[in-house]
Amino acid sequence: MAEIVSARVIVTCPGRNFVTLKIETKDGITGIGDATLNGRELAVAAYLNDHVIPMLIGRDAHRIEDIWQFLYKGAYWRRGPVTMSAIAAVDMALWDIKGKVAGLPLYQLLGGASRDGCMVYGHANGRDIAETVSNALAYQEQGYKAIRLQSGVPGLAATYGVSKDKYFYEPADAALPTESLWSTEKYMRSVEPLFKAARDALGWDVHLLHDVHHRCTPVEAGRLGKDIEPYRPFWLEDATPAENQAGFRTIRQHTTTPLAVGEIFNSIWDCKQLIEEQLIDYIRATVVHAGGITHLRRIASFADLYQVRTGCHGATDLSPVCMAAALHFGISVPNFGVQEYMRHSQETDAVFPHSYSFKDGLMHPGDAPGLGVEIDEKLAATFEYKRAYLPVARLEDGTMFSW
Ligand code: KDG
Ligand code: MG
Repeated sequence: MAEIVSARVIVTCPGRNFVTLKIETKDGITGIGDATLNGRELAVAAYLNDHVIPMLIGRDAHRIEDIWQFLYKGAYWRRGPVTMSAIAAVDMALWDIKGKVAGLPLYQLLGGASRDGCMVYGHANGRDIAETVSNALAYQEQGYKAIRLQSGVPGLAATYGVSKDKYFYEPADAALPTESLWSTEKYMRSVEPLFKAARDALGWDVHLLHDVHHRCTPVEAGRLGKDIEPYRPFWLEDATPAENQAGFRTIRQHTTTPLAVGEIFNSIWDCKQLIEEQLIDYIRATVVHAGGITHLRRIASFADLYQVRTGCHGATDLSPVCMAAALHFGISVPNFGVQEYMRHSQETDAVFPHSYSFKDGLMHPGDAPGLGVEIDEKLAATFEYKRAYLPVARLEDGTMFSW
């Protein structure tokens, strides 16, 4: 028995907000888990503090599955981003403790390495196609085997997903949401030329990805997928909102461009139909927002039955704790596809010292026991929480549009 004697929530803002849960056992072993939900951070912190932590004290940290089931089935109010991020944080921290007790990196407890490393994709952004392609070339030179392309749309003042900074991309940029204008017609015309220019400059030995950020209808997404088919994209991401999973049938009828979805999913139920009907090729659910390693492994096993591979979300609003967990998961899971990798800022890396590393386009979780990531609490305390929201979008006539 590894009795849980304390659990604390640590909120810090080394350039952006992160919520971390730290659990300690009677023997003084600690484990940490990421609980960050971009723009709604304090809701998860309160859920943990007020409703989860009191139930953890006195339990056996080794009973990871039982604690997961207790928190999920026992709540009555199941699923949802706040609940599932809180459960995920507990789950990650418990796996961290188990690894430390065993003296093994977590991936060894998950069946060992299935590959040498996890292929990651970097983000090439630019105000226009030329700038995006030039940034993509820089990624290729650094050894990346997969690159996401996002470019400013001619005629639109700002485009979500296009960073102002070359290396860091931080979309939650204001204390209240900024509003930008969106035109699907203008956007649709801009994607094919971007892919053409990228293939001309980068060649064919690199994977190219693109994120639609839920901005198309299914039939528009079908057209977009068809437009870029000649350039053999690795995937088209979040082509349409996925609340209506059957909507993806329409996209499938029109294009063979592979589809990725799921960064905002919280449970296996959000992707059940998408996977069962083979309407997607990559599932992007993540450790922090989809119930932790325990639940993500269940999603991946189910996806494997249908040849759907993993492609976990890995934006900067997921902390290095989640990144470490994703890499232990990714290196061990049989149906790994790709892992998103947006580098964290130096301040964030200093608050979360970690053993994972990047080389030749692949990342490895490292061989430190457990997750291989810690939190420097003293340093974390020097960065106070700062409310920050993602922008919102309206159509050019003022109609509120998808995020
Ligand atoms: O919190 C939202 C971001 O994580 C998201 O906009 C990033 O779409 C994203 C991606 O694919 O990384
Ligand atoms: Mg995305």
